[in-house]
Amino acid sequence: MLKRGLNVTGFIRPSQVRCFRSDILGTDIFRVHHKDELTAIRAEREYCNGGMQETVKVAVTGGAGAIGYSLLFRIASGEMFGKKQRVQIRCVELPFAMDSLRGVAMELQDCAFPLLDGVFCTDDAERGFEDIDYALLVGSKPRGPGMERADLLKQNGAIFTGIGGALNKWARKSCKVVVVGNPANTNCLIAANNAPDIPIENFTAMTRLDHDRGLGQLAKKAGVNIKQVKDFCIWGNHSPTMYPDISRCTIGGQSAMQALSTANPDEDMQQWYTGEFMPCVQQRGAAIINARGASSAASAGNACLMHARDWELGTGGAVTSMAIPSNGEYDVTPGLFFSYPVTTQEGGAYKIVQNLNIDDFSRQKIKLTENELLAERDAVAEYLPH
Ligand code: NAX
Repeated sequence: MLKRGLNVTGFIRPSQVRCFRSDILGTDIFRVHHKDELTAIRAEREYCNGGMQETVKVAVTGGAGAIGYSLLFRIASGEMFGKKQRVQIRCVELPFAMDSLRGVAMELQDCAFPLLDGVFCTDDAERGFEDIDYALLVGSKPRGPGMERADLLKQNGAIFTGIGGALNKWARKSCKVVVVGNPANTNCLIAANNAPDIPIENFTAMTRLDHDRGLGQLAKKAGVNIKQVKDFCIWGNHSPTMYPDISRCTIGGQSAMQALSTANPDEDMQQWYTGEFMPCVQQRGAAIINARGASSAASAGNACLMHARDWELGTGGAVTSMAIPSNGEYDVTPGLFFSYPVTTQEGGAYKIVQNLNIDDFSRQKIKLTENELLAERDAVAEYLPH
């Protein structure tokens, strides 16, 4: 019988990669079993545990980075999956960042989170993804000075090809994936394409930060609480071509445009929408870097948390935005990872909001961002085997 804390001999795979686990009481055993063996072990453990809820295993790439530093503590505190769900964190980093990651793991330990079932850190994606339920893919190659966008796409293409392959081999087939690292939609396309055994619907890219930025701006301009703003959404790519759409949005039960005009009687709200609001949401990341001299890591970490939380626990009918694989909905090319208005249900189902009336302005904006994603897809064609 396998007990927590015991090591099972015979399964250890020799490796030169650097890995360590935290010393938190209850830390899961350091396991390097093969996937088939894990299935049997899990079945045995579930039987022995008498049906007790299993620990959710969450892999986070780029855990030593700025977003990772804001995200990991909130996962460990129970904010992602609820206060009754134990979690184990598996951090995957580049070799040079392992010392820094060790410091983060020490801090996680020092928080004594009761729901945290261990922290495992590694610079080997295969080990990091072993048997995981969730992959939050935050780490990616940043755009360096003078680097062309095409080079950025290609360098990340190689990285996310490897990540997709490792997920396919080691993660659970039911694993859910959230890509945060930019260019997020196309990185997600590449990872999904290289993980044919995991359903494509389990891959998503994050546009939740853009969504929440839009909500924040609308609530501020209308002078209302954020809860009053409903049915706002982001279409398309997480890039300046994204389309923040208020055409069906309501604020306090009125159409957004009406509510905004009432709150700002001396301003042309259509002009504000296209001339200020849209560019503000599209370029908010750059504005924050200019203001604080560092990227918007806390709000991005929060958005990642909320994306996964809503996916798992449901939005209760509320509309949110997620980049998901298109099946041609709203005339978007099938196969692209495209941000849509979605609702989610507890347990991990999401649904694109159907039968929306798309006006000419929206159609034009949706096409623009779709064209950018098509160009990105073509630029990384060599990384799309399936
Ligand atoms: P940081 O540079 O602070 O951290 C990135 C971390 O990822 C580093 O520690 C690095 O060592 C690690 N890393 C890089 N490649 C890796 C790989 N192949 N495997 C494992 N780890 C790897 O960046 P941070 O501010 O945390 O941002 C992370 C990513 O999020 C960036 O790509 C950024 O552009 C993207 N963002 C995406 C957003 C979205 O809405 N989708 C918004 C926020 C953010 O801009």
